[in-house]
Amino acid sequence: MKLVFAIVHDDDGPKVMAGLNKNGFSVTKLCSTGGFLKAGNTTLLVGVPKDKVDDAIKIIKEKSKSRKQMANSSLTSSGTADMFVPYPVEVIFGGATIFVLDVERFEKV
Ligand code: 2BA
Repeated sequence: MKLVFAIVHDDDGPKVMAGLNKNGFSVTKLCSTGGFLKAGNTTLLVGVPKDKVDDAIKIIKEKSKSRKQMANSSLTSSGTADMFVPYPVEVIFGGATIFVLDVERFEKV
């Protein structure tokens, strides 16, 4: 058993969940916030048999898009706090950031 964590854009969350459910995967959705953009994103937890991990990742990949977003940089131009000058930077969000973890034990009681 493996636990797949997938961090996706909020706009892709419903499509990714629907795709996973349609293919027999159970999903838990967590509302999360990205540390860099400080904006909401969606974290999906999917418990899957080891031999189905690639199938789940394929669906996540198909249903999540990569997007350009603007973020306000919190870096300072001189390295000192009193010289802080926010400026917009473009970042590419996703498609999806995926972690696959071993599950030591899984039970439904
Ligand atoms: P955020 O932290 O809000 O990051 C959004 C996007 O900003 C990232 O997209 C990346 O393109 C850019 N970014 C993040 N940190 C940066 C930095 N220190 N300098 C420059 N650009 C930076 P993704 O890489 O696709 O990540 C999307 C979301 O997935 C992230 O949202 C975060 O919530 C999560 N994530 C990504 N990598 C992670 C990791 N190694 N550990 C935990 N969460 C991660």
